[in-house]
Amino acid sequence: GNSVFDWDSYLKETSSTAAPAYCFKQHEESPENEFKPGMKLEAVDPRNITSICIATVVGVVGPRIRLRLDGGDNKNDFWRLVDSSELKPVGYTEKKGGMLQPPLGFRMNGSLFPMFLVKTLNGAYYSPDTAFKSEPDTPTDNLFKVGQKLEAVDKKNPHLICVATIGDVDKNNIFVTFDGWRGAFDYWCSYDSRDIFPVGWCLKSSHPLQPPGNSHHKAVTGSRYSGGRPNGAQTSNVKQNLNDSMNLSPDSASDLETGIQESCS
Ligand code: MLZ
Repeated sequence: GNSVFDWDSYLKETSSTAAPAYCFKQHEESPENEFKPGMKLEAVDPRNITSICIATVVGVVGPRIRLRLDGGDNKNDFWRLVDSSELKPVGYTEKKGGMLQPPLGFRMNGSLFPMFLVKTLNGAYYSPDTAFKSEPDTPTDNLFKVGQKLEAVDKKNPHLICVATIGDVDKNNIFVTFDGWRGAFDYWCSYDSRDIFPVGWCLKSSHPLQPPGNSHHKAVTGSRYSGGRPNGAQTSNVKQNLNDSMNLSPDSASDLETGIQESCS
């Protein structure tokens, strides 16, 4: 619905506390989003992170943009913050002496890429340099504590930012558990991930926040929180998730179709 999630009541109900803002690699005030649908830019290919590709903005929500790689398909869209270090103005790579690459799954013969590039950039709507905001500082340590609440991107439905809890902490990594979803969307990530936000970030940033799901699992929180510690088998998934954290499964494609209708309306 349209109602704003009431964090204050929820923290009281669950007798939990919010992870302090200094734990997160996020600016205190979200930068302005100057991107508009149709604008082009350079972006790291999330499925092939050594490649810089041309991308088009296909959606704008709060300080995040939805991107589609030019020459790719429409099933692998991804979301980035406007202060992501993975976004650059058109021309950046060439200036640095690098070469733009076709996206993974380029729909033409690779030999046609140079001509494709000329055509896709000819008369294109370039994102202005001012739209690219500087990346926040990285906190020097992992200061998260088990049981603390936060807002986090659901990596299976990356248009969604949801109510979450720190389920575990291990060296530089944290286990993000989604309240009320019985573990189905939980993941490990680095403490300096750009996909996690302090309580209140969505409200301040004009971004929708998904409330907890209906599972009663969410009632178990705080220091007695017992869910989420992965067994050995899950730990290997964990490593894969960390290596390949933004790879979108085909399952997310239909959710994303719903997402673009929301973001473009
Ligand atoms: N369409 C999905 C959305 C789930 C979102 C969960 N986020 C933690 C479903 O209802 O299963």
